Amino acid sequence: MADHSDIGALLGLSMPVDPDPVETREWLDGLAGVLEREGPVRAAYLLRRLTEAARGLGVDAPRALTTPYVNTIPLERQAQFPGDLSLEERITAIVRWNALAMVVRANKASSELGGHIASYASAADLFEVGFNHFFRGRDAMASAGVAGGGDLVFFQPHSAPGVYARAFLEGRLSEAQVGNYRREVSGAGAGGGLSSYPHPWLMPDFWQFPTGSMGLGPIQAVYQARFMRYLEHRGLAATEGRKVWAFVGDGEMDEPESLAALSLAAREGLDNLVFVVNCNLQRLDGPVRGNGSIIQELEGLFAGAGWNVIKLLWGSNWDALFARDHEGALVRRLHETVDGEFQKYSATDGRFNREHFFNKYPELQALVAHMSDADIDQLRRGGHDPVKIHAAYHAAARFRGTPTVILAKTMKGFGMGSAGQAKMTTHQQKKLDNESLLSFRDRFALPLSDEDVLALKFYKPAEDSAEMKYLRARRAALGGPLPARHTATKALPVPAAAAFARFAFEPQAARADGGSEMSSTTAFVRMLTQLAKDRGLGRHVVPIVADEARTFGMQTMFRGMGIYSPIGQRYDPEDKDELLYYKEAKDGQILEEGITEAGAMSSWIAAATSHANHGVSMLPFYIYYSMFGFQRVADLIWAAADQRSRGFLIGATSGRTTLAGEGLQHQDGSSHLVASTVPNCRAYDPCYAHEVAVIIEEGMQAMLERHEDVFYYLTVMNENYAQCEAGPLLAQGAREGIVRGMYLIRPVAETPRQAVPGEERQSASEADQRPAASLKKHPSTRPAQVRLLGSGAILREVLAAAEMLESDFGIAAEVYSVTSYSELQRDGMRAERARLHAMAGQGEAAQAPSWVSTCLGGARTPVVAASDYVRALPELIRGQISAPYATLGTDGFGRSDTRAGLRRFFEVDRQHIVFQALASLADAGTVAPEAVAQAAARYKLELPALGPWLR
Ligand SMILES: Cc1ncc(C[n+]2csc(CCOP(=O)(O)OP(=O)(O)O)c2C)c(N)n1
Repeated sequence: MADHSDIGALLGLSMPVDPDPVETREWLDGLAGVLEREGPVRAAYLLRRLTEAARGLGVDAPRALTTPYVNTIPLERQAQFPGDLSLEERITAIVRWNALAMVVRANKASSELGGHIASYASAADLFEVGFNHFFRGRDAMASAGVAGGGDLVFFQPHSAPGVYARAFLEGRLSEAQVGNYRREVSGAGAGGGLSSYPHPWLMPDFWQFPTGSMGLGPIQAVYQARFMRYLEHRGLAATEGRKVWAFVGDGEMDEPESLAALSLAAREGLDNLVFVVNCNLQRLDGPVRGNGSIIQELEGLFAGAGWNVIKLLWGSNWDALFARDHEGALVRRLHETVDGEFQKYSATDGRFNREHFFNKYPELQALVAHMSDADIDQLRRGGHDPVKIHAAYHAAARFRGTPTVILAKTMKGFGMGSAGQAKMTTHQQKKLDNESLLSFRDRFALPLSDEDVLALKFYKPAEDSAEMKYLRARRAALGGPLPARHTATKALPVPAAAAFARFAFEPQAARADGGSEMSSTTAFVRMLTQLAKDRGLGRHVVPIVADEARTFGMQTMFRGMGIYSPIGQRYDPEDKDELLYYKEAKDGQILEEGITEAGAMSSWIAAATSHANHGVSMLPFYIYYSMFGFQRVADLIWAAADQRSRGFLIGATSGRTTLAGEGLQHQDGSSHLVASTVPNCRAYDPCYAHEVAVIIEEGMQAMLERHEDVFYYLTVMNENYAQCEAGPLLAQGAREGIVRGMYLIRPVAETPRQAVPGEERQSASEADQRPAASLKKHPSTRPAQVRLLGSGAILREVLAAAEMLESDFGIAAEVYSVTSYSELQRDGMRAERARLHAMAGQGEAAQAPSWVSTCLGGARTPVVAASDYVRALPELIRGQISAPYATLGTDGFGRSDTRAGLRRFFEVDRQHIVFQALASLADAGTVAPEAVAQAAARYKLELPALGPWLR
């Protein structure tokens, strides 16, 4: 069996035992000599040559991605701490207390409320040094004429109580508010409650970035930093000098999204980005890497990705120990200690640490012989020493060329004593007994009486106290409070659909392209190209793709708009001779993200929140395979919704039967259903170019002119077909219907066609009780016997089915294009609420009926809906339809075949729609039951006992 005893050394996580310390010393002295005489560049060069030579000689030289387990910044290169240390420590202690009191009070009120103490206890010093010296508020660059020039800070979500506690001291949150932590509903009457984690939706003037879902903060931070560069390079905003700070948990670094964009950040030289990984060595259940070292592992990962790594491990009171550790025994001991042991040393006292850590080697025993157990207990980790933290931040803020990560070693539950510090269960701890509360007070020397402590009184020093003056002065010097969310108030005028999509409204015959067939994707790309050319709006358009531009026919945009690259184009592209070559440029407009939907989505969020983070509204369009959106990156979409993103998501190659050959993993039948669950997402499944144009026009007006915090999801298809004549429809008021979710696209033909035997006619009085004003303009006086609803790709099947019902069965059918079931459902909920409001006697209800009932009225005429999505989508409006209602959809797994083959398989083709219409009419007694079987035979329909959704 292989010997794994030194596996840590092999991985660079720990140091092997030194067999010849004297020889080692000679080599090290040689290196020190070079460093002293010739400087670090020469020393680094020699080391590189040595490593290369060693490899050439067959020595398995280590890849030097990790460094010793000590602070990266040596004492002699440490920046001077500019603040008043003891005042800052007093302020931190107060913030710590208020944060703790907030959580414990909430849990006294109800143990249901939850909350965390230990995470902030570990992060407090890291945050406070940032607040006092680094995080720049909105007015930081006002003197340079730059508005909204603050830093963007992503806070670890479970540390929110600490951020609230500071805002309380700053006077930004009231005592009532902090007293209502996690009581957003019941606290509403008492000045408002505070949300559990950072949620801009719930606290829109406060939080900027939702981080509650682990991993989404880090990836978004990278793309925010990148988008700041984009704005600068495209001349849209001055972002030079601003920083993105992302506080991340060491456990959180396990999330794939946390790591996903590290190489992009280094590749693009994002030195405006600083990650601070709070390495308290614990996550929720236990240690992050009990048997190894998370800090060494992360160092290797970040260094390998090209980041500047700063390890912030030991506090100032370790300096003297390292200085006297001539033989390297201390460093060796640190390397052989795994994180599970470090956790134990944090949870135990000085005496235990002496016995188990230092007494292991005589050199170490001697090293601390002069220290008492209490002194050993006081040895601080780097992430709890403001001086060392400041030095690390100072170095990070000035580093040029690549992003920086600070790996800060902290203790989970720092200061919670035997009740919580580094306990395995500390993450979940929400309560402290009286004794623990009193010892917390003593530990941090808080000026609170026993009574105040036991009553969990919030503490705020007098306004003219030294602490409060200092706190305010620091924030004033740094440009104001933070976090704070401000939105741009200037409307961005948008062009009318007639301007950016003229082709979609022209009569077919008059169109330059002769009215030829076109897919809705092509129509969309033409509109996007026009929008980008618009004089006012054009610069604000941000097209985003994840390596699918050619799939959607967008390569035509490469040359004209350029693909953003911070270093331009350093190569002659292979297709340079072609008109539409692959052009990269520093001021390129297109964000080509490569194969990362999570990255592209984060990029979209950065652009879609630009109005709140940079004071400039942008209009991002992220175009992707619809299956890889709500299915693949739904949690990022949820985070986008939380932070009030404004922009368009375009689910292309959409639908389960329309993408045809691509098969099961690519065919999307559910995104619209998921989209309907995102409250501020307006989702549309249009079929024709004029519908796409109207929705984009409406969306731009809503987001950029009316400042509504909504975003739009549109699906478009790559199936070519003739576009319909939009003019007459729009003249009859179709625009409103397109936006609200449905409109009459095909009235009943004026003259009846031949009927089949067995047909029974419905009486006009029975059929036509529609109150809709728009339908009164209906050119036909014949009542519909059946109503068909169609959307997106399947609308054309529905239109064909209406023709067949007429010609083959003499049934009068009218067709509605349903552009959005989710909007119809919401409108139905609105109308229902108005009714209940009035019924409860709580006011006059606005009597506006739902749009569905406006269109369909109370008629008993059967309705059949067919969709390229699961049946649950058209089912969303069942409650609003009083007539018999049948739905057809594409439930089940997709598969490869032709469009016609798939539509037949999923039973959403025209023949199945006719069949269902006849079945509904037979149920209603309008046609003879034989007609249904006749139709099945005529169209050769098989209806196996097992539906397609089970196959
Ligand atoms: C995506 C996701 N999964 C799980 C959780 C639940 N969760 C909350 S905190 C936490 C542990 C966090 O550990 P770490 O990142 O090390 O932060 P610490 O609190 O220790 O500073 C977990 C698993 C979550 N918030 N998000």
